[in-house]
Amino acid sequence: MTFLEELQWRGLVKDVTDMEGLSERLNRPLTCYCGFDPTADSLHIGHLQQIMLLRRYQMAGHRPIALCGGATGMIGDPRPTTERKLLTMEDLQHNVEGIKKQLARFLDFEDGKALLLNNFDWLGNLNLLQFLRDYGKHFNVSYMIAKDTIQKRLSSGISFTEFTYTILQAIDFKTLYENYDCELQIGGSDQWGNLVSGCDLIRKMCGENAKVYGVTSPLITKSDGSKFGKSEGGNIWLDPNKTSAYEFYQFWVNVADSDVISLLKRLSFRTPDQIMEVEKSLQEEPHLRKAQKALAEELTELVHGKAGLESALRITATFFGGDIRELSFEELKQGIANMPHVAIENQKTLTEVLVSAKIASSKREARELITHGSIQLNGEKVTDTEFLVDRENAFEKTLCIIKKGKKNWFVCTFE
Ligand code: 485
Repeated sequence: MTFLEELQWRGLVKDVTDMEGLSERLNRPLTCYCGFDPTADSLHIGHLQQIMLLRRYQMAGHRPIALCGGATGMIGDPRPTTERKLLTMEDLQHNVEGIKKQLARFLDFEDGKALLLNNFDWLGNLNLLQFLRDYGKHFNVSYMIAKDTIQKRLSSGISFTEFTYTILQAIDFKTLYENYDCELQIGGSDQWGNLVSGCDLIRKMCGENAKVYGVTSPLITKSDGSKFGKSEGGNIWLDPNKTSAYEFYQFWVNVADSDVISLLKRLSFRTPDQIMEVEKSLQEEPHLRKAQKALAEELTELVHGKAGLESALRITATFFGGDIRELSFEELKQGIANMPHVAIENQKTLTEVLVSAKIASSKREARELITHGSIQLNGEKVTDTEFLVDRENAFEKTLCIIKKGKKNWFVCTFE
């Protein structure tokens, strides 16, 4: 399998501007890029596929450029739905720093083997008349309006600001082509129009001999049609302060059997043979969830490091049958983040707490649960219905964790 054939096998190729040309060109090392706009201060798992792709190109001997859209982020790539709100300069600055730091972790930048650039460095000083004369002339409005994303916005409205976005991204590609020999741009399938804009602009401004390519990959979708990459709490972020290593691990370990192999192909660095072996296990012994564990372990280690993965595994083991008292407070907090939280008064009896936290529907039910041994408080079974729940014996004097039965967890904080 050639590199490109492997990308196809992995489901990472949707459209290519010139398949034959690219497949020939990839026989020698090239420079490729993908852009990321600083819409938030962290990337999320929706970005992971392109990040991993840049890394695949690097592992195959090519030179990747991760481009942070310090300038394009000031404008906003039109969404199919509605106009974006402009971010303030402070927010943008903060976001650029956040995502640059993250991007730097996924590629090997030693000896210029990869580059991290910010398009504000060339777009920031572009003046209006120069923009209109040098670049605007190459863009035909009827042609721009025909593009998918713009079409979708015509009835609801689109500002001139967002309408021009594609020109900025095209200037990026041309700048990278001229200054860094970048011949390939990659992106998700929603980026197709922008990739083509760039290729066209380069052809028009740099001559027919300028050969550049664009490749999109399919956006990740779930087999049940729901949106990929969101948990109940929103996006799954790469920043450990927004999505803990444990929550990140849990997200992947819980993906459906029908999705897991395609995710492994796209996101993991396991070889095709290794993936086919995992697939066999999924068919023969699905209850072991080996495929999900393989995916979750690889990605958690990649994003959160070895320590992050170990901690996620320890928390997982503890909340699924171990003793929560063995966790550090930090780990405990990760484990309970998505459990129902209730505020209780200090020094209530356990019976009262169960009722006020709606763990039991009446005092009678609460007493029954307790005397039957179905209630654990802070990792210890309590059978005394009058047991006083006290700040003094709470974790860090701030929270109590109640388990009802085998797997119903509740967190109590004090009012
Ligand atoms: O020169 C460029 C400047 C900016 C961009 C690309 C090239 C960013 C691009 N317009 C964009 O909006 N990308 C999205 C983002 O930044 O969140 C997403 C895409 C997705 C995938 C991902 O970035 O929607 O398909 O490409 C990496």
